[in-house]
Amino acid sequence: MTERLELIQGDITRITADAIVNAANSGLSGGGGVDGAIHRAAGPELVAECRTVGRCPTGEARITKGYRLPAAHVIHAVGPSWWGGDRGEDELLASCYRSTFALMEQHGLRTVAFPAISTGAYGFPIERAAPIALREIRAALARRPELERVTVVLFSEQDLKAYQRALGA
Ligand code: AR6
Repeated sequence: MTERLELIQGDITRITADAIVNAANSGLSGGGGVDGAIHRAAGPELVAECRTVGRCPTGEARITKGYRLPAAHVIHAVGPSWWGGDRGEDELLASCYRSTFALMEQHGLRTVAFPAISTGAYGFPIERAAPIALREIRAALARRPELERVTVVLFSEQDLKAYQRALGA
């Protein structure tokens, strides 16, 4: 199973996959961080499609096409803002990953790349987010043999190391 899970450092907008995941906000209206990078790389058609999709509650995800991205689709997952850890943040973060895999199943997608959802502007500590993300990814890989590859794309070396530690733990 482990060879179907890959951790890399890089820019998610450069990844070729059936889908890349966007760390979006509920308005699906674009923003900074990875959201801004994905919208810039995908082109204006992406925001136009997002407008037709409407809002997405925290912990859920919505799918659009990838337009000018090398990835065929974008799955927009809305992670929780960090409020100290006692406001359901862990479960909402886990729910983003589960919602993404549910959409992949519905659409017959086999390869996906995730960023470290919620760990930038939303302030979720990466040391706490990484084990949650990896637990949900491993559960999906175990349940779904049709999943070919799950890549986690970490923007910084520090974030990659945090994920590597969590993977080894
Ligand atoms: N490729 C991979 N990872 C990236 C990239 C990239 N090109 N750019 C940034 N990251 P963030 P959030 C990393 O803030 O915390 C937006 O404004 C980044 O270093 O993008 O879920 C949305 O519209 C960090 O590790 O997402 C929302 O309002 C991770 O991606 C809000 O920010 C997530 O950081 C969402 O905040």
